[in-house]
Amino acid sequence: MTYQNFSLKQLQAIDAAHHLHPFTDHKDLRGAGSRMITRADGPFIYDSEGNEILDGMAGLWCVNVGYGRTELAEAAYEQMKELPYYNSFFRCSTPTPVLLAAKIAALAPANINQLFYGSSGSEANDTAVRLVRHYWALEGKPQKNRIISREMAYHGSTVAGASLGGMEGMHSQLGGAVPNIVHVMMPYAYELALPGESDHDFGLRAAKAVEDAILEAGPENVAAFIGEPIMGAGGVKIPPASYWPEIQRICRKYDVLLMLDEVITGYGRTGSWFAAQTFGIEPDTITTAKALTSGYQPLSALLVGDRIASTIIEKGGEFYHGYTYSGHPVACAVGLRNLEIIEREGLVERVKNDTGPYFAEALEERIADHELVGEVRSIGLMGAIEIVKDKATKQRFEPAGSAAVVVRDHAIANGMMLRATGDTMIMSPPLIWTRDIIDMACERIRKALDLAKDDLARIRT
Ligand code: PXG
Repeated sequence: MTYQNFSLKQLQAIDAAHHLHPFTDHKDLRGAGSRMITRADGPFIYDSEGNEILDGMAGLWCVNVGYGRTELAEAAYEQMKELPYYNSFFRCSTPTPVLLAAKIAALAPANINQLFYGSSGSEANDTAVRLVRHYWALEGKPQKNRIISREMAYHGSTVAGASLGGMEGMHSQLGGAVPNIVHVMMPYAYELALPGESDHDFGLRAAKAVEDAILEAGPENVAAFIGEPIMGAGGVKIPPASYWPEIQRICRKYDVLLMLDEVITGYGRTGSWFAAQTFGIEPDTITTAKALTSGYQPLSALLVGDRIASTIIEKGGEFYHGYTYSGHPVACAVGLRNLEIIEREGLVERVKNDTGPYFAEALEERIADHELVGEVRSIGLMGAIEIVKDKATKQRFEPAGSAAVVVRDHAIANGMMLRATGDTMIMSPPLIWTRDIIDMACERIRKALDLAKDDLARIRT
């Protein structure tokens, strides 16, 4: 049986009858019916009605090598034929996770040489929480277990992931978060910088919020600080250049571990293999997933720095933690081939030296001056457009978040997949985007902004 035997209406009815979607108002979706994406190729996705849409989000921040990569399908096929599954428990290993671990260690910052596999970013963050707290316990400091995170952070949807994250809506549905996690201000200059405050000074002030939280708890009680190098789902919030070096300095001063969540930024997005390298910092853990396989298979890797790894290995005994699919041979085969593609095609260098700067320039020259746009910002191939009612005062449309949805809907109708988060449009395209595709994206976004402007003007009057 293939889906082609079903009409869109039939598929939507079955979807509504049986399928609870993630991050979805279920009743609302049942009214609207879901868009069926049925195939994809290169930078484009196609829906069941034959519409071609340029994917400005690389799926969900993950399809870095673009769609239609036959060699990834072949890597999975070959591995499935030879060994579809075996576990890494009980003194066993399979070859592909071993080789992939070595590959990642070679690409990662110098202090990182070990990793722990899972199937999702959320799982990797659960592992990270357990690992850093266990580390301090092994070091004879079990009380040093508070973790500092940030408001609006996104670290996943499991209980630990949602607790680490700073999304209020998610906390309100947790029925009890993982204890001893606190959230401080995010480094979001567009809304939080004071009048006249320079980016540099704002970055230092946002970092100081972390220092204040450490001092409030007492450094002897703080295990770690966790942050996305660039907040992704929270709205592509790019911190000022002063922020991360200052965070590193503060963490070192108080002997607090630095955990980076690079589930979005890992494997090339910012023009380096890891954003840690873009920002020149040396974290103790790096959470990675998504682009590790370009989304072709579910796979995550928590990269573990030498300091934690040596304690866990030397003093830890058995670490009571692991997933059935930790080091899945098929996912790892795809991961290996995916990293080979990124290397072979020079995608990281291309983002750094060519498409990243071109993307920034294109947003600045062709989008920033639009009446609805308060700010554009980007780093590598990750960008944001702030939607405002009034550029000068940064006043937003009411109700909050409504205007960005209007822009998004016009964008999709005009063949451009974008995400709206709050009043911010966000983009995270495949790293295969060329200058021509960036031009095409800007044209479509500009058109969506024009159409949204007309709609919003009507609503206003
Ligand atoms: N950390 C970060 C920084 C993420 O962006 C996760 C952890 C969790 O990964 P998994 O694989 O468990 O989903 C993510 C995931 C959005 C959106 O709306 C973003 C994510 C997931 C779902 C939706 O932008 N990021």
